Amino acid sequence: MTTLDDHKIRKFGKGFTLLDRDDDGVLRFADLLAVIRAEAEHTGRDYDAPELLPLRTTVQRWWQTVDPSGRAQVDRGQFVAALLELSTDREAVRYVFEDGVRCLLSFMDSDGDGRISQADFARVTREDGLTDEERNAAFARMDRDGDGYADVEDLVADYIEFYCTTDPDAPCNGIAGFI
Ligand SMILES: [Ca+2]
Ligand SMILES: [Ca+2]
Repeated sequence: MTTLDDHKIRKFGKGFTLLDRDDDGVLRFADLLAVIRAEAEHTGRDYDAPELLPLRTTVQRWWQTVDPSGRAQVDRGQFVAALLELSTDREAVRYVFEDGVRCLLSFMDSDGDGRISQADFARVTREDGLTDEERNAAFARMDRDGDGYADVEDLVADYIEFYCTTDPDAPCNGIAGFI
């Protein structure tokens, strides 16, 4: 293992700590699903709804990545090793996250043209209590290539950078994150 991996090992270890809410050193798929389901309900959506199928696909693919032997639970060592492996393959990161990203973006695309404009973003974040400045900064982070729209490519690039970068100062490390 190279020293370049040290940063990733710390980052993925932190992810495990975040997800292992009862802190027993084991992450179970059932517990992860409960968290995701509660998160969906918190935003007023039913996790089992047909329109969330692409999101469920991403969750399944991500879990298969961390638990390739299908035991429905992993410990910290397995989790970090699996994500280190994922982090060497940008196309694999795309395969895991692209469907879920497209699904989440579709909820923000209030005019339905397939990409998120600043106006779309302002409409969907209207109740969030953000200042204009905070809202503009959040949008600018989503619109990675700066063409005025946040689209699937912008957000998939975030996930790829989050998993694959060895740069501890890469901006994505603060915003993308674990499932
Ligand atoms: Ca739009
Ligand atoms: Ca863009």
